[in-house]
Amino acid sequence: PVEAAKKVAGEVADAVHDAVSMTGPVPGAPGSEPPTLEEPTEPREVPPPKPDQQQPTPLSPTGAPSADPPTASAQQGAYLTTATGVRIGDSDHSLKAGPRGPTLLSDHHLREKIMHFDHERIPERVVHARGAGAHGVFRSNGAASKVSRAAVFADGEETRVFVRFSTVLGSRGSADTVRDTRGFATKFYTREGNWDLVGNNIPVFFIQDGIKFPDVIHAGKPHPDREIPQAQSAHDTFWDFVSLHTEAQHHAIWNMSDRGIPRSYRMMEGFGVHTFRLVDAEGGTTLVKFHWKPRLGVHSLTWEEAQLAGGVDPDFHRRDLYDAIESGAFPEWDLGIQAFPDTPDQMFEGIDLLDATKLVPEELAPVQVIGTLTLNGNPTNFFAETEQVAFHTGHLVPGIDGTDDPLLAARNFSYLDTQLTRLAGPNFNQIPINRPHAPVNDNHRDGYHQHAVHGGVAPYKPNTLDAGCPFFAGAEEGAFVDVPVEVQGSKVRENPASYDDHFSQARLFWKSMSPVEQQHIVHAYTFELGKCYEQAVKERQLLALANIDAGLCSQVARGLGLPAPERSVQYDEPEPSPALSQVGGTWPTDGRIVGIVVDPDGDLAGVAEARESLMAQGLLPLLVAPRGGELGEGLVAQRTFATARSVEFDALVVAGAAPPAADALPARDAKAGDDSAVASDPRVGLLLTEAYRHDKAILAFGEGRQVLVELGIDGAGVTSGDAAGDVVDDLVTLLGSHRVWERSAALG
Ligand code: HDE
Repeated sequence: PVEAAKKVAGEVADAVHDAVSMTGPVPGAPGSEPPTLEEPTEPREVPPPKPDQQQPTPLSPTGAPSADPPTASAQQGAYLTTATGVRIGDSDHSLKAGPRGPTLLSDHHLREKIMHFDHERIPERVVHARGAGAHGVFRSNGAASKVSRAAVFADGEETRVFVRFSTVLGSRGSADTVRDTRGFATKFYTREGNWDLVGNNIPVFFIQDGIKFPDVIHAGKPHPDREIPQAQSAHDTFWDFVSLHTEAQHHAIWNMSDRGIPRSYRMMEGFGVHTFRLVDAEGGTTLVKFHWKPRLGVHSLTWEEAQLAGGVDPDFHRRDLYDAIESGAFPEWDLGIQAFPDTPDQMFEGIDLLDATKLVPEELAPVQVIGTLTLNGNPTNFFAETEQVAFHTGHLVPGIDGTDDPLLAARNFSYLDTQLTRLAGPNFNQIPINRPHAPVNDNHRDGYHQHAVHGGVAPYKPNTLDAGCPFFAGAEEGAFVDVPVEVQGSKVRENPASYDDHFSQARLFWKSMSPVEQQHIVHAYTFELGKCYEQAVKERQLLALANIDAGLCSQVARGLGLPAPERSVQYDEPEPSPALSQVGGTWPTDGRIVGIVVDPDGDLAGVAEARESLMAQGLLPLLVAPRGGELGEGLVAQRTFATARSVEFDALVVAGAAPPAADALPARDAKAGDDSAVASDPRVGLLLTEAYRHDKAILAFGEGRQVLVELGIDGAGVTSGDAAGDVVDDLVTLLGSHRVWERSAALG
């Protein structure tokens, strides 16, 4: 009977996984019901629950499936009800003694409605408070199945995922485009339980030992007295800490580089940061580092764009992710591993694999692709999914294990602990977005927000009263088996000697950057230290920069008006890692946004042609016109001169605008909303000159060329032609390298 019950349990596991994880469209994916514009007057059936709103088929204590159907957790029936299901006929007026009389305490609906509203907010995450999430699927190519027995890596296996991207320092309502590290956390709902890969877009971390985490975060968060500045590191406490605690210098230089201001979540790399241990079917082990490689390449904003976007569209990254998925331009990443032999010293080419302030250059250990992630569904409800998702580095599955990285150990404690406050109790894994797509039979009982109605009388082991259920699985039944790693040593509060090298990889990073990227780093340090008030902090950080690179240090020192100190720390000269530079490659341009500046009295047929051919190439053209509404030729303005700002566009096309009349008004006198003044409208001038300054491709055709002449916009990355067809291919080529890098090189 025990064997039979185990067999049933195995079949149930497969059935639950198939039913819960693989069927039905991904929530929000194209093909789902379009939203209705008006509230219907007739009651109608609510849509069936989405897969994530369904509970896995409940299991009885014996492991057999229960007959109960999965229940929707919300929105049953067509009528508004109280929380206890009583239908309501009026939700707009409280119960009063006469229309002008006092409100009555007996109005339960009023009290319940306000009580619930009063408690709608939960504490934001202590770090990574601001985020955006998406549903997707991970398809394994089987390459990792040689080194890991995890089902998620089996050849052709498809696993549903939820990903949450985030900034680190800002609060929930802060802006997206601040200079900061970005979180890249992925929950894989595998058939063997949930696996969370909780990574960042920067492959190294500020600290080597998790006990320092409160220190670095207290230093980076706003000053405790004034609660400023929000969501940024440009202040004294941050630079005070990193200049004293120099192991943070490597992460800090990544933050000061273009990696700190990504163009889009879709164009960020992701890194597991720590070294993990994969375990194969025979128990053999391999050390690995995980990398997410965006199919669209790694791209960034310019600093000025980031600042502008923070004002004109603080939701820039959130909107970009949502819109891309909504429009069907599904973002994709390859998941790759760098694999290292699991040697007793856990070193590779002199690099300590347990030191999270170090990366392993891809030139020494190539990234091998093991599968692809596609994000193809927006959340149905931000709070239920993006806010309530709870990641944890300890959520591992058989075949994927951790290492003794002391940073990882602290995380394994922290991620459980933090949910107790944030999600108010130990049952957060019962929240729909956190539920595994594998059967759960865990013997945990009761606690706040318990949603399960557990049967049986014996939630303990061993027992006879529930016939010994649930059973222990052996390795053959898919149990997680701890790797029997040998451990020895005395109890000490010490780091290994290899952790003392704080500068060689910061220098490696600096040396791997192109001249344009190095310029951006110089500007970023100069800006951030320029925002500090304490002279001693600036001077101490310059000492750290001197240990990274004399040129970097002297340029920043000049900007601060301070002397450049001498290098004080000696180390072996590192080789650069060309893979770290974002400049020089060419990338797919799918989903890139092109603004077409339209004159409603100009060549609309040409505009229609340009739009069609851009869409045919997978780009997203948006028409920018002096006013909203219909423009003619079936074209509709998607942005107006009042709502458009250059940061939104990756490139601009000036289409067939009528040339300014000989007696055109000077630009400053042009009136907003004057249809006839496209060429001389100051907002068009601003749009184009900003785009030019941000090294974006600018094209014109037909009479639109005259606008560029008027503005003196010319040179690298600026092309024009008689007709739309002449310029579209040029645009795609220019966008392939993300920006017109020669232009910024020429500007210096
Ligand atoms: Fe986190 N981190 N972290 N972290 N972290 C949290 O967990 C923590 C670290 C990362 O979208 C918290 O649920 C400690 C490294 C991401 O929900 C908290 C240490 C990396 C997210 C926590 C680290 C990360 C978090 C806050 C040092 C990259 C957002 C809310 C030992 C590899 C996940 C929560 C999401 C969130 C603790 C260091 C990534 C407090 C103690 C290194 C992407 O538990």
